[in-house]
Amino acid sequence: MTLSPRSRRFALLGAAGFAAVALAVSPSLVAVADENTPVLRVEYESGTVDSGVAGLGVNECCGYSIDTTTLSRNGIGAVKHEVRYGDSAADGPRAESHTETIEATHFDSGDSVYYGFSVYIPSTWVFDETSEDIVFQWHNYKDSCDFKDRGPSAFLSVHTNGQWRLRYNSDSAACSTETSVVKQAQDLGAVKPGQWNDFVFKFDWSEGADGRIQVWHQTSKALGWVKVADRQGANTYNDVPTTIGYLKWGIYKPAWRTAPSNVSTRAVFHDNIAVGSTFTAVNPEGGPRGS
Ligand SMILES: [Ca+2]
Ligand SMILES: [Ca+2]
Repeated sequence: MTLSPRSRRFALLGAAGFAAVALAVSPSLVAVADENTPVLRVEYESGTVDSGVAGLGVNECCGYSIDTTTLSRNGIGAVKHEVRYGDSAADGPRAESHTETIEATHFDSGDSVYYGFSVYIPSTWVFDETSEDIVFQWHNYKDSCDFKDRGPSAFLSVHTNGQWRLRYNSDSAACSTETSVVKQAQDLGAVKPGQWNDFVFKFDWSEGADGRIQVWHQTSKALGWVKVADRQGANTYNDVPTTIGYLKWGIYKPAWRTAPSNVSTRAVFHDNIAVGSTFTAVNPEGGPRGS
């Protein structure tokens, strides 16, 4: 694995406490501890919507938008995001949590990063054949010369065909225009409401040919990781180093910006959001860390 200088710095910062203890034991333990210690893990065991994580942000309009819940992947808690037609938060129909101010989670071209999370689609879910529901985003700022409505680098949605769909955007041009962005997508399997889905994504972020996205999936009712995607090629934008990306999870229904659809309320559940440098570090399966 290759980590950019930025990623290496954050991996060390995130594991600093553990590393200080391990140093007294054996130098060989330090590397293992660093590698498998996530720089972020949000388990919702604190009973609060920020999970006790400093800097975790929210985009919500209303009292019902974001709440903790006992419907958890593991441990005693998870988070529920709900959006209703007509809601607006952060300039859109959404209820999302985000890591905009958590520097350790920021990504940039050249970084190689694992992400893990669990997401639950309620058994009462009515599929919307007209518009997708976005449940996780690798969201980007934009350079001053990029066009205004440039989308995120990548996102996971419940697509109109009932599939989990990974969509990702890239651009080798320094100044993105509406026609220069390359949009790609891959279905990752049928969405099965009423059960937890575990995902692990590995992104080798690049606006060039050396980019790669690998995805693994399992459900709580059928444990056993299955690799569901391995896409080589560009997967992000050509931006200046200070233009970064961060994570968002919850529910975002972009089509409601302009028109209603066949559903008027959407609620989804998330648990175990993690960022790290190995699969083990971000694996959403298993009990809460430290318990
Ligand atoms: Ca939990
Ligand atoms: Ca750019």
